[in-house]
Amino acid sequence: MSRSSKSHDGPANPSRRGLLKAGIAGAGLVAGAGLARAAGGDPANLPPNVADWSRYLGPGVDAAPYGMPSEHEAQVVRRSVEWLTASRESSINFTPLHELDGIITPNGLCFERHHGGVAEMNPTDYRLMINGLVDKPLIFTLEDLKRFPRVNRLYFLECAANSGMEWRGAQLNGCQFTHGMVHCVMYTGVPLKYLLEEAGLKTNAKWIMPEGGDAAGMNRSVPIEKALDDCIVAFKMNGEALRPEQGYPARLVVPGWEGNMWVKWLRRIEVGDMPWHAREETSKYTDLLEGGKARRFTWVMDAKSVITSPSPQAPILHAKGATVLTGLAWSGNGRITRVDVTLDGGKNWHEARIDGPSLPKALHRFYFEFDWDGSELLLQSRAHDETGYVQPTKDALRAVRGTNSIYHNNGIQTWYVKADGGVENVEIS
Ligand SMILES: Nc1nc2c(c(=O)[nH]1)N[C@H]1C(S)=C(S)[C@@H](COP(=O)(O)O)O[C@H]1N2
Ligand SMILES: [Mo]
Repeated sequence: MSRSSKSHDGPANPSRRGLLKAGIAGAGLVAGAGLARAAGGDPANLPPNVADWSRYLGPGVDAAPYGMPSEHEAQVVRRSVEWLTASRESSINFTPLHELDGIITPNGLCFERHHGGVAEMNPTDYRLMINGLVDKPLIFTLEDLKRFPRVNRLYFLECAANSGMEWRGAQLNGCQFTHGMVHCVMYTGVPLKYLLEEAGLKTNAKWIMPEGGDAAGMNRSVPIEKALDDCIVAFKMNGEALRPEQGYPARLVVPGWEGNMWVKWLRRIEVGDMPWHAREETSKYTDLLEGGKARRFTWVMDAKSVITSPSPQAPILHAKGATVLTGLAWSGNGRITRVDVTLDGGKNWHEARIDGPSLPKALHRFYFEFDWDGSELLLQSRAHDETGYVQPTKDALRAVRGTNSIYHNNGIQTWYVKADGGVENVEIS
């Protein structure tokens, strides 16, 4: 079987396993050049010695009533970019995508975007009001919400500003910063439809305006079709209560649509016959085109992907040979059907292997296993979704949208892998 990366297309052949094993064992013994390094370790803990942790009893149960990650994973944290915003209260931090695998974002690592800091709500005083064009205005307690039939759905949330700093060219060195305004968790909550039906929609009900109970009082206009389709008032994420940062005790879930509409600390939903033209859909979250016109109500997050490893924060640290490339793909229009990857800046494309659940409007995990020959690489990934849409290059996006945009940058990302395994953010297309 050929070991050339160019001919290796599609799922790894199981017969490759023996070779992989030999390759990995070999890589551990041979210290490569530059960044590539030997396995290391304290000889006292290595075979044939009895390791330290095998000699003594460890901490018992309840040492940590709420479990935390290993102390050796301390670098796996959300990070912010100091110069990006003037205050901490209206700011953003980023999911450490390069450290994660699979498709679920752990609750403590979901990026945060607040316009007025975290509202410190208590569940007893929580109320959700529905008013406007309804037969009977209602006020629900959290317990009321929990008496409606509930659903479990896995969705990504992407801020429309994700990759916004990259619109004019490569800027931030790491997929955490270029693509980390996305997370994907399983929500438990009540379909919004049930709550609106309980209040009774008037025939001229065409829009809703969810409003947050935070100091920013964030609000957006959402068309009634979307509200009745797949929106959820969620109170759990990944099985446990929403984190305060994510809108505890309840937030709106607006699958596939820009994160700004997923109102946190949800306190009111007004029903109307026209959009409200709120701050967040006029001065913000619109896309200024070349001629001075702005695109508005650009709700859907189009198909996008990024290679999370290798990437600037996840350089290749082993010698040449067996290498796992992995990344994420998602689409606000449904499922991802295919992801292509290139190692040579687009000259040759290979179909990546999607592994794990393929759910609509959720993250998809892809892999491409190849033998790195130690030469420089230009890595890119390109997502296809079930509508037939293909992720565009950044040049193709700019041809249509100009250079003034911030939001909705789903262009193809390039990582430059150097011969020493280090990786840099570059732009070639
Ligand atoms: N009430 C309220 N809801 C809000 C916001 C906010 O500042 N206040 N920020 C919005 C924006 S711009 C985004 S991208 C998402 C971020 O959700 P997260 O903090 O759970 O990642 O929440 C949205 N909902
Ligand atoms: Mo956002």
